[in-house]
Amino acid sequence: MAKSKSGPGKLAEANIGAEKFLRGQGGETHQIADGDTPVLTTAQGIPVADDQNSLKIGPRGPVLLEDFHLREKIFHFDHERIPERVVHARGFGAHGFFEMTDTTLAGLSTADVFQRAGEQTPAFVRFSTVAGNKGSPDVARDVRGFAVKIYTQQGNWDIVGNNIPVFFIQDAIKFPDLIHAAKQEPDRGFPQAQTAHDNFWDFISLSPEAMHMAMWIMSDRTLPRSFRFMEGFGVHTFRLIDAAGKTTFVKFHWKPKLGLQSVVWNEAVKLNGADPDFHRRDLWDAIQAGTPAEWEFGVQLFDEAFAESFDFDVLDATKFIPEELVPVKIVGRLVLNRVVDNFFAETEQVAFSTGNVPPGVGFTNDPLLQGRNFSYLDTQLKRLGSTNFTHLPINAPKCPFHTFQQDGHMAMINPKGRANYEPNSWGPEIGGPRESPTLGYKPAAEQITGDKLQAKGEKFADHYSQARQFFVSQTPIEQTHIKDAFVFELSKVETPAIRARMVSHLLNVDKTLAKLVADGLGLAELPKPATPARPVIKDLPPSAALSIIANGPKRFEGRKLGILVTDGVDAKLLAALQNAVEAAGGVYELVGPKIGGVTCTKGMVLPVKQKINGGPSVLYDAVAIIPSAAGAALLANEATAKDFVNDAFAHAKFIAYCADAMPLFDKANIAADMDAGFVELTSPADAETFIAACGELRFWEREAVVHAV
Ligand code: HDE
Repeated sequence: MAKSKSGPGKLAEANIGAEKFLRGQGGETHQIADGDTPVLTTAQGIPVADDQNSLKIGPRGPVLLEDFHLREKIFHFDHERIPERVVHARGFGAHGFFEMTDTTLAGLSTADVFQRAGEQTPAFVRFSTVAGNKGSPDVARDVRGFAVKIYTQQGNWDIVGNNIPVFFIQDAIKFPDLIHAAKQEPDRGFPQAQTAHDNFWDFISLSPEAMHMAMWIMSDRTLPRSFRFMEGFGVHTFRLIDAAGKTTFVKFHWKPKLGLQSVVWNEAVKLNGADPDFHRRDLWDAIQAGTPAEWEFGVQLFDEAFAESFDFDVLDATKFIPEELVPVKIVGRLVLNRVVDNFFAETEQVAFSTGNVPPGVGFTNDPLLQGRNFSYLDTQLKRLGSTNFTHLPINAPKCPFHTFQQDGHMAMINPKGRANYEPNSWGPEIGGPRESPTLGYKPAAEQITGDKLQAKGEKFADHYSQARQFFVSQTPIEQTHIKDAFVFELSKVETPAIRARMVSHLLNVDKTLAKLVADGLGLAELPKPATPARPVIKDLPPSAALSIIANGPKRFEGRKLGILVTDGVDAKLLAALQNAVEAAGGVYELVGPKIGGVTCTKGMVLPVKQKINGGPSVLYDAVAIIPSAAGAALLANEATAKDFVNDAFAHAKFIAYCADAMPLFDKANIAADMDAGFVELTSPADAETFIAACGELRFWEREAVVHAV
């Protein structure tokens, strides 16, 4: 075995040993090879002669317990799974770095990571859905986890956030109820990965504090096009602490470089069948193609005086602070540029905690945050099985660290020498580390007096004002999506009283919305509005930053074009499309009748990425349909080709076509001159016009045409 010097702070070397072990090489001295190929061994390093047949008495005889290789192999396999996360079970992670682009925070916080612009600090991010189990689809309507681990020189800093800046509940004591209600119902074990069921809406409709979040989850925010196109938020108010102990309140933001984008509901439903791994594949492909995913790191900074004057309590996680009131200052960036080597070792075993903060970053008394600080450590022990989960490479700090912790399951960092306590009198050589009042973590000093009681701050009782503000900040298209989502979800609720109870809350948010939802549900009469605990502030100004569509990037960068081709495809036209999409920073995939490829007009066989029944148009941001005349005649009799056109149309996508495609359009009942979302490619020069149009991402005007109820 490679010698790893143990002792506090020697994890880096221990990791190297572990890595070799994982690669099955067993260290330098014990490596056994047959020519260039390493020999398969047991976990104990015994070379294996036969990995196909277990040890028997005669070829047809009983299997012997003596077969230690069989016994070890099956034993290990039987124990491969660890408990999945109770929430955020389905996730996907990637490596990269965090970098300050600005030193604004250096004066406000002693955190080392804020002190220098341009320095790259390693980071790992895990995105997730919340309610779905580990094997559930990626594009479920759900909040996305956005958990960032930054391996700073002062230890690991975790910002364990979501893609929505507010949360359902105000106090951690309600979390188990919320999650029980959201996940599969306990008697039947379904539905999975969806909130469209009685228990969820029963709980929400009995929890007015959840109304603001209910608006966000019924919006397009819960249907991100991919992780690369969504924002992230630290949600809670945290503190920055300077050298004198002075604190500044802070909210953390991640803003995607490629802009925000979501898919539409019907598309999400189909995507989950066509590619349940749609989001993880997108991130994997983008990073592997050499196009890292990137976010700006922003902060909202404010003081006690602002907190006092704000209409809401900054300790209440069901509220956000509009950017118009406290601007988001961009001070850094986060880049994900390396996929994991091993999903289990990294993505599954990564352990985040809101409690992991470096000196210079502190907590507030947000009761949700305080509960979380307890919960995460507890959950790691359950999931990873040992207090030594920090010895796993993905969780270990990348800076020197020295503790007197010892033993426990799977201890891999075992101090040498006599000192395993302090104070001790063994002197600096063998006495080990010492506390440091100057370098060590100091919480923000805060004087607190009060009665011991179970209660909330007074402003926590405003449940509807910001829900309304969110709604009025949306474009009409997005407001319609919110209405449609409520109607869809509540239509899956079997108990009429729950549906009506939700409408009674919506009446406090926006009367028109409530009436439209009631109408969509076929509610015989409108219920009475729920009684608000505090008067609803109706004139909070709309916040432009809350709309996805209004903040679209107006470019096709990072997006994907699906090109439907057949034998005889016009080589020049295809090349023009490929060039135009690449020039815009996008990518494309060819979809064709057979995976073996198509022969173009130049006689070359072009490989296709998808056979038509495996490459529906939901996989693409825009489509180009450019078959030959004979190819279009063939596709006109193929149901999945008709779906390709129909879905692209129904999902308001930009559609390019050549004249030869007409028989397919006719069979799909689509008139190509129907609206300005269609672009005819009469010559290769039109390809650029089409890709420029695609910068709008969707031709939203079409939505009114495709939905009658
Ligand atoms: Fe979590 N949450 N949470 N949470 N959470 C977990 O920790 C918990 C909350 C969030 O990719 C668990 O390691 C409580 C808010 C993310 O590994 C668990 C409360 C926000 C992830 C847990 C909350 C989050 C988790 C499950 C109420 C957004 C995935 C497995 C007080 C700001 C991290 C685990 C990853 C995971 C507890 C509320 C975000 C059980 C008690 C609010 C992104 O410890």
